[in-house]
Parts: sequence; C-alpha cells; structure tokens
Amino acid sequence: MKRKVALTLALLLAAALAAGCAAGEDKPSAQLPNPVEEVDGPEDFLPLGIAIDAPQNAEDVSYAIISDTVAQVEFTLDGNGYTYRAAKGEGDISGVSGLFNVGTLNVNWEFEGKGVSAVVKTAETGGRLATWEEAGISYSLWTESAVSDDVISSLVLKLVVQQGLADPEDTPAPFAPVDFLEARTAQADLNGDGALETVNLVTTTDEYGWEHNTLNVTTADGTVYELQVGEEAWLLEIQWVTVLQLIDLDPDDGMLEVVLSGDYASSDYITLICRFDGTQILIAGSEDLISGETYSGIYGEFEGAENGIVTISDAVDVLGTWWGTRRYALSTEGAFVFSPVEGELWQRADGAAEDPQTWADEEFGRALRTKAELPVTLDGEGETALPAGTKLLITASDNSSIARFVLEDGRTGTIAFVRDTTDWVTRINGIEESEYFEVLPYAG
Ligand SMILES: [Ca+2]
Ligand SMILES: [Ca+2]
Repeated sequence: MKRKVALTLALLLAAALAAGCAAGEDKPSAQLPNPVEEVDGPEDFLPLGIAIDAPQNAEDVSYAIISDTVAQVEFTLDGNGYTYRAAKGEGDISGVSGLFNVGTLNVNWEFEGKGVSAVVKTAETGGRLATWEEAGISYSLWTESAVSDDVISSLVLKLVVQQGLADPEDTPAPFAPVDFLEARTAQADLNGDGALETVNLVTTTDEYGWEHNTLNVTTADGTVYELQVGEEAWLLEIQWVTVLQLIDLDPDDGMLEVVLSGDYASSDYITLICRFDGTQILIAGSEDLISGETYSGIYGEFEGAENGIVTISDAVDVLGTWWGTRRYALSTEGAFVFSPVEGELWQRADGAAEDPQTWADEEFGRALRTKAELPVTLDGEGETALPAGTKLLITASDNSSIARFVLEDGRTGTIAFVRDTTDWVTRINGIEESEYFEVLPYAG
C-alpha cells in the first residue's frame, strides 16, 4: 500500500515537472498539480491522517488538499511566503521544480529524545526547500524567499515541535464516528491508502413501494464500487435505514468501517458493517452460535462501537419478549466475522430492572408470576424451587440455554431451558415453559 502511495506521489511530481517545463519556466516554483481543493482549516486534513497547521504568528494562512492526498498550508511569516505540505508515504511532495545545485544542508537535532533530520536545499534564486519524514508521513516546506539556513531550519523545528512527534507508545486519538444518515454521503480514507473515498447510500422505491438501498464507494480516480443491499440470497433488504455511520473498529489497521443498520420487516433490525479494501465492499458476517454458520450482517440494530466492540440491540424472545443489548467483537482469526463477546449475555435494556413499577401488580409484560413450582439456581443458595406466586424479572440470556432473573427482594439466579428447534417449544426441566407462568408475554 505504501508503495502505491509513493508511486502516486511520484506521478504527481512528474506532472508538476512537466507542467513547469511546458510553461517554459526554469526558475523554481511551487507548481500545484490539480486538483487543488481549498478547505477551511486543519481539521479538514484529519481524514487524511495528517495534522499540520501554520506556525504561531503566521499571516495570510490558507488551506488546501491536493489530489485528495496532500495537505497544504500556505502562510506568510516575517514577510516571507511559505508552502507547507504533508502526505502519507514516502517521496518528495513539495511540487517544487527547478535547480537546486547551489547547496544542500542536512539538519539534525534531538527532540523529545528522538532524532529528527531534515534536508534543506538552496535554489539558485536563493529560495529554500526543506523536506523531512516522520512516522510514515512526508513533509515539505518551501519558500521562494532567500531566507538563511538558520531561519528555515528553525522554522522546521518549530513546526515539528508544534505538531508533536508521533509516538507509537501513545494511543492515537480515537476516530470519532461520523453520522451521515441525513446527508447520505461522507468522505474519508476508507482503506488507509491516503486517498479519500466518497461513500454514499442511494435509496430507491419500486412500484410496489419496496425500498432498495445501494452503498456506493467512489475512489479518487472516479471508480465506483457498489454494494446492493439484499443482493445476496440471505442478506435481508433493509426497508427503513436508521443508522448510517463511519466508525473505526481497529485504530491500527488503517481501515474505517461503514455501518448501515435498519428495519427489514416490522421492527426486525439488521446491522451491516462494511469495509472497502480497495477492490470491493465487504460485509461483516456473524456467527450463528447454534448452527455454526456465518451469516452476512448481524441481527439487531447498531447501538455504537467502542474499542473494537460493537453493541447491538434487539428484541429477545426468552421467557417473553424483552429489549436487550449484546456486545460483539471481531473473531480472533482475523476474518471479518463478529461473535458475541465471550461470557457475555443479552442484557435487558428496557430499564425494567431499575424501575420499582416493574413489581406493581398491574404491570403486564415485565415481571413474570409463577403458577407452579419453578426449578432454578439461586446465586449463593444453589438449586431450589420457587413457589407458585413468585414474581421475577428476566434480566439477561444467552438466547439459547439460560435466562438470568432477579426477584423482588433482590436475589438473583438462573433458569436453565432447552429450546426445541423443530417445534420452537421451550422446556424447563422437561415441561413446557407456559406451564410455569401465568402469562408469558411474547411479541408478534
Ligand atoms: Ca482511500
Ligand atoms: Ca481501523
């Protein structure tokens, strides 16, 4: 990937040189390869993974992004005009063509215990070009003015100190999720090659009122990659998009993820987490713990992601229907497949466990009331049977074999169940669940 960036930059430079020659110029000049897009400020460089700004006390500061890869700040300092650039990868990004046979100076110094070195070249006109590299990013600083070597090298040091040295020991600032549900379009470097992609979601409605969603990724060179949601045989077609975000699951892999979540039936949600790898758009799968198969997408709605852990919410049908959340992580083998975080359950998320009203007699659909002795395991007490007439609230479940509950007096415990997947009957100790409870409020 790095090689590709370097090549792109080399081509840009070649274009700049060619432009300079065609114009018949033989003096050094900052030829700007097109397209140059003016931007508002240094925050616009962040999607490129670059943090540069003009030095303090600079005047006439302007910002631009060149060919979606190179960040540029132009400014005036002490009456001299400067062009400061940075881009991921190696190579000369200065875009300055011309003769530099007057002199080359290598500047080295120590900063924060690390060696930094820049090369300062002097043009025939007296202009100075400084270039340096730091943490995989190339920098250049050019001025047409005949400033002294001391002036240019101390300005380089000032800029390096101002932005700080990248320290691999430091945790980088986490990428803040970008919500583009309203805009339907966003720009970011999705695949970490230093060039911005445009991602957008196009929703069309057919003559039957059925919605079709297409996720498009357009690269800097105009190539469009498409993902038609629902195209895969078992990928459900989202009818109502509720979440559209850019997130960063792993800050170290150079990639961002696009999250698309929505309702595919009546209040049945699915979450698609997608990556663009430079050649195609991939959808993360999720492992079905019962069958062992991998499905495209994760059932449930996307709630958020933190430290690589994705939270999904969904209706859980275990001893009644209740709203729960579960946390998923990418499986360790490096595949783009999510599994529930080991040892964690679906957690009830409707606030019922904290609400005293849950235990009121008239509250229906929250606390359950037993009508027969219910075999359970109480925490700290072991296996026992709860007498008929006991109220309990289901608080969590693995959605396959156990349910956690809390009693009105605060004691907690576990109910073991077996779900018969042929007739979808759930049994506790061999007896159908409905035999134990006055009402089991299932939705749908
Ligand atoms: Ca990119
Ligand atoms: Ca990442």
